[in-house]
Amino acid sequence: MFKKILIANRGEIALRIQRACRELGVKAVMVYSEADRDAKYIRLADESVCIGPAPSKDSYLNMPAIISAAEVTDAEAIHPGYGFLSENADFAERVEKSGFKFIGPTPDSIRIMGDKVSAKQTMIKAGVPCVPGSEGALPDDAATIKRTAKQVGYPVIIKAAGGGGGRGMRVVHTEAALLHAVQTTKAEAGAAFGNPEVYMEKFLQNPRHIEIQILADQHKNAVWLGERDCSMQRRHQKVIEEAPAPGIPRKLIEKIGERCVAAVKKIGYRGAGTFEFLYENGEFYFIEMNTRVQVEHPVTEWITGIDIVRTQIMVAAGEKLPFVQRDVQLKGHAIECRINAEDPYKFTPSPGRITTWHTPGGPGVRVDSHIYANYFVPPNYDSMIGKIIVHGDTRDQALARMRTALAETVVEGINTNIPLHRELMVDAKFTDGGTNIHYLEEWLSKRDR
Ligand code: MV4
Repeated sequence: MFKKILIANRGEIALRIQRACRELGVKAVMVYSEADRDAKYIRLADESVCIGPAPSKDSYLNMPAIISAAEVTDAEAIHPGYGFLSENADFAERVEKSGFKFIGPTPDSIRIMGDKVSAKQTMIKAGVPCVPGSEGALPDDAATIKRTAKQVGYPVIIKAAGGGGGRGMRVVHTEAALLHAVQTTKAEAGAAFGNPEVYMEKFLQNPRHIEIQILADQHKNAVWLGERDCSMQRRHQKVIEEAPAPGIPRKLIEKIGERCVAAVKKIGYRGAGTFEFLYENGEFYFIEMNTRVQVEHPVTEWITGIDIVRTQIMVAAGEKLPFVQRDVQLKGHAIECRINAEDPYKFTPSPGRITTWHTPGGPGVRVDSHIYANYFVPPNYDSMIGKIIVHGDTRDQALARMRTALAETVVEGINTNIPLHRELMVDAKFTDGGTNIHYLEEWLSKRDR
């Protein structure tokens, strides 16, 4: 095992990784920007290094500063968390070329999954079901583009190879609008991602967003840890996640999970990863793979009893997975509410000083947050300030526990989205289970009127 790890992130995930290090007896070096200087998790760290001013590009995205911090502190490995440099293949490569272990997949794996065309081709070859569409990137030839769309059937969606997470996409309903949409998406993709390649898919109108968590070591072992339903989202920002996904036949999910494990083994993937699927009319369609630990990993940790962050560190150190697939037994139901510093219905960010921070507790309640009373939420970063996660034997018990947890929570000094969560936890369609990716935006637009 490593003696010392550098944590190249901030906020709740930096604290989450620090806790995993403590448990493993690994020293943690925290890096921080000037805006995060006073954070308690910095004071709690074995060592900490300032890597630059508040703007992310000068600090948490500053590769030389982070690598220098690892050099001066003699860290052996770097954990990138999520966001920032976590899915940057060039960063992973520079980390390894500088003699450190990158706690994540190889630069090659990150690169393949970062290019959504090569990710999809890889998954097709590995037997993972994908959305019907173009074979690879669209050519320039107008007749071929039109023929492909006709075969796929309208509506279609044009997606940038360099996009992902909702960036660089355009829905097309008619042949009349097709070529212009392809040209515009290409131009935007070239400017935004430095790669003008686009591909085409059948546009699914009312899917759910279901994802499969996997873990793999460097000795050809891999497991899947069940699924998460992340359909409750607004503008590609997830708001609530839960596991298992309500109402989907276990046999169907097991088939998909096994396909994901086979794919991971085939491509020699290592570390934690997430396969994102759209689920519609009883079918799963792969869309993207995330090569990092995700915000919502706690719901999976709770239904499986497996510590994903700890396992990421163990496999990066070369250890074997300490469990096999039959050890992975799903138990009960977990729900996560993301707590954001924002107006609960207008979603404008609400940075500033938190005067009261009273967190919930009791059986089946977990709070992952770096916040405390008198903490100043800086305006420079993502508005998420923590997560409330609950577990119950059943979904109904988890819902009841979340209602109680949200009722107990008091945050003063800034606005948060807790009132939104309180409403959603008693919303009949949500409590029934199985709402799709459009539900929250439709619910919000009705609530306005
Ligand atoms: C789609 C789709 C419908 N059909 N692809 C958006 C984020 C990116 N990961 C993929 N996205 C979508 N791809 C096809 N063929 C609808 C979306 C989509 C979406 C997906 C997951 C979660 C939220 C979403 C919100 C809007 C659109």
